[in-house]
Amino acid sequence: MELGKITWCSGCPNFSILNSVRKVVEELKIKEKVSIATGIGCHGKIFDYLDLSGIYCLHGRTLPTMLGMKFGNPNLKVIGFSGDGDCYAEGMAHFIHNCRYNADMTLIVHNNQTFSLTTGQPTPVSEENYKDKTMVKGSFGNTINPIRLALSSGCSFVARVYALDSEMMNEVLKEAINHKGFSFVEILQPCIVLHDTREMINKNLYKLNHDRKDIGKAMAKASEWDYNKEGKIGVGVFYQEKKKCLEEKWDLLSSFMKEGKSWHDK
Ligand SMILES: Cc1ncc(C[n+]2csc(CCOP(=O)(O)OP(=O)(O)O)c2C)c(N)n1
Repeated sequence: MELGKITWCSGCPNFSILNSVRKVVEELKIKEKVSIATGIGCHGKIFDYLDLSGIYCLHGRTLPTMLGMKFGNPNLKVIGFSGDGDCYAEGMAHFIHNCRYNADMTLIVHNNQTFSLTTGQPTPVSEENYKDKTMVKGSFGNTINPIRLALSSGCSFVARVYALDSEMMNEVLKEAINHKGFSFVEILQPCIVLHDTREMINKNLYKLNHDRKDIGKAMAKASEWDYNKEGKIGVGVFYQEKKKCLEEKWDLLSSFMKEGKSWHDK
C-alpha cells in the first residue's frame, strides 16, 4: 500500500508514536490480524502512515467504530488512535462505556492537552489559564483526570507513557495489546508548536513502581497530577486486572473466536 506524505510538523512527538507502533506491530507479528481506527486530528493522520487496514473515523467516534469492528470479527486485534479532544471531549461518553464494556481492544490517546489540528483550542485536559485565540484570558481549567476516570469506569488495563521515552512506550504498548480486555494507554504527546509542555513534563515525570493489581494505589498515583495544576506525573502501568472480556460473555462471538470465524462466514 502506498503510504501518505507525512504532514506533521517537524519534531512532533507523533513521529515517535508512529515509530513505536510500527515496531510493536512487527515485533508482535500481528500485522495480518490488526485493524485500526483513528479519530480526526493530528493524531488521526497516523492512519495514512501505517500500512494497516482499518477505518479513518468521524471526530469523536473512534471507540464505537472499534467496537463495531470487534463485534464484526472478534478475532481481529483492534487498535484505536484518538486525541484528547477526540476522546475526552466529543467522544467522552464512548470512553466511559468502553471502559465498562471491557471488549478486547486497545485505545491509544495522543494527549497534547489541546485541539491541535484546529490550532490550539482548550480540551477537557488543558490546564487552568491555558491561553489561545479563543480563550485570550486563559481557560477555566476544571480538567477531567482521564486516568482516574478510566479506573473508576472499570477499565482493566490503564497506563500512561511519554512519547519521548520510546523504550517505555514500546514496552507498555506491547503489554496493552497483549492484555485480554480493554486496554487504555494515554501517551503524553506535547504539541511543540501550540502547547509545548516538555519542560513541565520533564520536571515532574517519574516511573511508577507500585503493585499494578492494587486499585487503591493506582487511584492514589493517578491523583498526583490532575492535569489542571502541576503535580508529579507517574508513567507506566497504573492498573491491570484479569476479568472476562465482553466477547467471552457473548455466546455467538465466543463461538466465532473458538472457530476462528466472523459474520462473513455465517
Ligand atoms: C464532528 C466534528 N466536530 C469537530 C470537528 C473539527 N475538528 C477537526 S480536528 C479537531 C481537533 C482535534 O483535536 P484532538 O482530538 O485533540 O487531536 P489533535 O489534533 O490534537 O491530535 C476538531 C475539533 C470535526 N472535524 N468533526
